[in-house]
Amino acid sequence: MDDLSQRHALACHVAREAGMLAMEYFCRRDELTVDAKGVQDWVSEADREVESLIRSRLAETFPRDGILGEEEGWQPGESAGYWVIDPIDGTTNFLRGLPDWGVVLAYVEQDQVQVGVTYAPIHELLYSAVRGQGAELNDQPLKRKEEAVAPDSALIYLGFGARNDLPAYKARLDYLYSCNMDQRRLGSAALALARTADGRVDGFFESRINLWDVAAGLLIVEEAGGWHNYIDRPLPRGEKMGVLACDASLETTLMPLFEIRG
Ligand code: LIP
Repeated sequence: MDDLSQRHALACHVAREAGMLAMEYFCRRDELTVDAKGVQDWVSEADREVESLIRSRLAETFPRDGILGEEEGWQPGESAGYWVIDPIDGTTNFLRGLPDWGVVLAYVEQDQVQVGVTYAPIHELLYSAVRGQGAELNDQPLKRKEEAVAPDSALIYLGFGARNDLPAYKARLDYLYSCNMDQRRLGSAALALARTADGRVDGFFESRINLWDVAAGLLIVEEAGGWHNYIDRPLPRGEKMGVLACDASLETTLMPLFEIRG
């Protein structure tokens, strides 16, 4: 088994194990101690314990790899690559007992995601991708349909996490509806990207988001035949990102979302 295939297999196994731990916390979420990292930005022992489990499992097999996690931050390594972890993406949904949250991990080398895994335990869906080897959903090949998407039949996830971006968010809503598109706000970038990959929606945009929210999903979209704005650009590690991922036929219609400032 080559190195990336080994990392892919491990990441899928770890995502499932971490998902089971997250589910234990989900089932007793009323007992959790919830802290605020910012406005409507929550964290509990569930996030911390799930990330700790993922870190320990990765270190057992790849002790020289660096790790970047939402809760514990950056741990440098000596190997050529590093892992990116969002232990529970969609934390607000998780804490409210809503189903749209997931365990997310990715392996990055040469500033590109090489392996990405998003596991949604409530939905029992495990999305994964290896660069150049395609995307999978529950171990079956995953590919977006070839047909172009007409803007007036498109459904887009529009994310909003940066509270200071409200005027721009409202203006982006106006733009989407001026194109006769429909939109939803999911609260989990990872699941929004996974559903862009599987074709249930046609795109995702969020103006300021962290690498751990999107790294896995960008590769899954790309390997499923979708497009995203980092497809030929190096991924940043320490700064907020503006992300657009969509059916390739919608790139031109959706790129103006970056120019809207509100
Ligand atoms: C969430 C992102 C979502 C964003 C939320 C939040 P978390 O990540 O997935 O797209 O709009 O504000 O940042 O914090 O649940 O891991």
